[in-house]
Amino acid sequence: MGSTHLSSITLLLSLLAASANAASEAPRPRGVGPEFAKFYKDTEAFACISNPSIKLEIARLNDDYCDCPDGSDEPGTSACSYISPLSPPQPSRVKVGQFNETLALPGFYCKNKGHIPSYIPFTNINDGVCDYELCCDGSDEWESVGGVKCEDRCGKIGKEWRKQDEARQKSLTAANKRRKELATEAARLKKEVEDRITTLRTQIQGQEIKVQELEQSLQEVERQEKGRVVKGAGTGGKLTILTSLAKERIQELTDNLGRVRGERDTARARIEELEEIMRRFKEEHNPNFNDEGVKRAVKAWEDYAAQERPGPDTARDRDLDEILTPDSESAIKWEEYEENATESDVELLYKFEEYLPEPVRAWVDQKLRDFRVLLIENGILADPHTDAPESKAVTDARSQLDSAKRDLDNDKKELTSHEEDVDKDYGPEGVFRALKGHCVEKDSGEYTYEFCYLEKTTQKPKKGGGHTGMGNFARIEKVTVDEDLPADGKGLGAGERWVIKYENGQHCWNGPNRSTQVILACAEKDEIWKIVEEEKCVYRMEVGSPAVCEVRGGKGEAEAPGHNEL
Ligand code: MAN
Repeated sequence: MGSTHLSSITLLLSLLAASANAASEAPRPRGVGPEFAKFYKDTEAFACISNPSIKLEIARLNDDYCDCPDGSDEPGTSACSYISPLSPPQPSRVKVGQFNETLALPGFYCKNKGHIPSYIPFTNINDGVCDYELCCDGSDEWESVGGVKCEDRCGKIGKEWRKQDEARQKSLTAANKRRKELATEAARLKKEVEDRITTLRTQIQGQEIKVQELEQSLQEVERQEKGRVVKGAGTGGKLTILTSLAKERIQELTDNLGRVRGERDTARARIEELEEIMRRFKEEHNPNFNDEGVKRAVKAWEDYAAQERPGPDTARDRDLDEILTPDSESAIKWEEYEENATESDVELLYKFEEYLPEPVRAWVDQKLRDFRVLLIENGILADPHTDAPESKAVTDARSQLDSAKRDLDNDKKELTSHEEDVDKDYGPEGVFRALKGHCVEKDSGEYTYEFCYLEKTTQKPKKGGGHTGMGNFARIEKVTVDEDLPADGKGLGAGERWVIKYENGQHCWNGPNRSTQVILACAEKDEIWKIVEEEKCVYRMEVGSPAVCEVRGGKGEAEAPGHNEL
């Protein structure tokens, strides 16, 4: 028997279970379920359920002849089994006389004491086969056609069913617990993203104001720079050139002075050495030895030594030291002068300002600067800065602005990505958010297959070698499936299922880029049930996961529609 069939039967079973006890009082004709008992109360006559105008003598009930267009006069035989069943509706209905009817009853009612009552199709009544799956009490074979005897097995079957049902409930409870944990974690992660969005929005507002301010400040610094006369190393006014020449000349003179002093000191040392030689020569010569040349030399030395000469001028030497020491107190601080100079030669030209009171002087100075900028901006005065390198003040202002703009851009990008993320479909209650990066594996054929939630799918050769990317996460969708559910419940069953799509994997030789669709159905544990390569390099995985067990309204109980048999 097909599992789809099993599922609809299970549905019927649960439907009947509720009403079974309530209606067991009055004896009912064979095959009538408690919910239809009211139509069979009259002991004299019977009115067809869907066509009450058709009235029959009571003897025609279950007489193995189909009288009612809806088959309601034969609840306990197969006489009306040719009429289309009640549910599900059939596209081509069997016409009975002038009526276009379906059966009024869902089937033959098996009481199944000790288990769960159920309906069995009318075609199965007295067909010589014991249909224990539906009719465990064997009441469908009441006529013992061909001598068939169906013993009542409801005690055993019911016991087994209750055992399995208990396990199913346990499994369902565990799945539900896991699903709830995932939903809580997913909500926490989503809240984190939302909080970050709020922070980023405030941060961006502040940064936009900062960028505006820095833009203004850069403009202001550039404007001030225009009004300033260049004193640095670049081209500029006469004063600049003069300053630069003076600086070079002084350096040249200082270098020469240092060199001359060095030469002087060497010469001085040599003289001292010679004088010492002469002194010793005079002391050590023999005056009794009548050598005219020696006598003349000693006389010349004595005359030389007798002359008065000023000693070394230590004060002047100190001055020289000072001049030749670059960091000395008296050295000119060119850098300071170049960097800190804010005065312009406009000020030098208009010295009369110095006679004005301070506030008026500042006002006049500002007006003159503005006027100068105006002339430059209108092309009346040449811009002295066009060829000059950008000043440090402008460079600093610009780099501050650039850095603020970069920060703003980064925050805007992060915000956009979070805003997109927060609106994305992350499956039921957003649970997949909590599973991102969680991977599940399964061996199949020569490969081990792996799928990682919202990341990628991979094919790994068991014998070793490189892994093959079967796709990167693309999106989450829903798909309708209609498949038989295996006895162990490890399959997709029928209904709407969540599907995670992975695309753009490794290119397939002579084919497309590899792609995978992972279809999920409710299960207690994460598990890949089946992998198929539907077409070359197009894969499909059937996966069980507690993440997709649906929660019943309000009470938080997990349920897998069409997939209840966990
Ligand atoms: C590998 C695997 C297969 C695929 C072929 C295509 O062997 O990825 O799944 O069909 O390549 O060449």
